[in-house]
Amino acid sequence: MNTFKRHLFFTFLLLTTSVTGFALEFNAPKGPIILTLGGNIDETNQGDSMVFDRDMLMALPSHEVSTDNPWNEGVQTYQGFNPIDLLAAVDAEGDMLRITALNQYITEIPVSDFQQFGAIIAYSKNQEIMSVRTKGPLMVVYDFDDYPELRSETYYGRSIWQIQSIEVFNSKE
Ligand SMILES: Nc1nc2c(c(=O)[nH]1)N[C@H]1C(S)=C(S)[C@@H](COP(=O)(O)O)O[C@H]1N2
Ligand SMILES: [Mo]
Repeated sequence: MNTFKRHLFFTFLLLTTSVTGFALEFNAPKGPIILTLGGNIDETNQGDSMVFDRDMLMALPSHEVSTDNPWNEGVQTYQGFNPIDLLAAVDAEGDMLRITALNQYITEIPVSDFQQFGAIIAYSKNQEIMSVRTKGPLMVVYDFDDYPELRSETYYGRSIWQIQSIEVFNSKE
């Protein structure tokens, strides 16, 4: 996404109510849809959901996590976005994410994990786009090196790969 489009995208995020017509057109994904976000969200572009191609996700602020984990030999550097930014972009309301993978594996993650531990949803590993074959297109990545206390079945179970969809919900409802 070039700088101009990136600017338009964030303008859209900030001014959704005043520029809806323009925003819907701009916000249509141009490439293959790799993520469907649903549940308690206000901004939608396909039915009750917001669908994203890779460029739309890469337009979010990017973050890196370098860590060893049970699925690799040695430290790997992952690039991705923090779901907190994604939730803000769609006016989401909720403290939990229910994430479903291509193989229908489902895990529920408190949004606070992404604040507290800086966990990300990665789209690249070592600067290379993650294909389905390499656990892409999207994977939840915790920094197990910075937070060794996360090396437990709970957080391994939340380390979902081949993410297909995310549903935002409120644990208190
Ligand atoms: N897409 C997907 N992600 C997943 C799983 C899965 O079945 N599918 N299993 C989870 C669980 S329960 C654990 S403990 C870890 C480790 O899985 P592994 O031991 O098969 O590598 O991956 C998690 N992420
Ligand atoms: Mo597990």
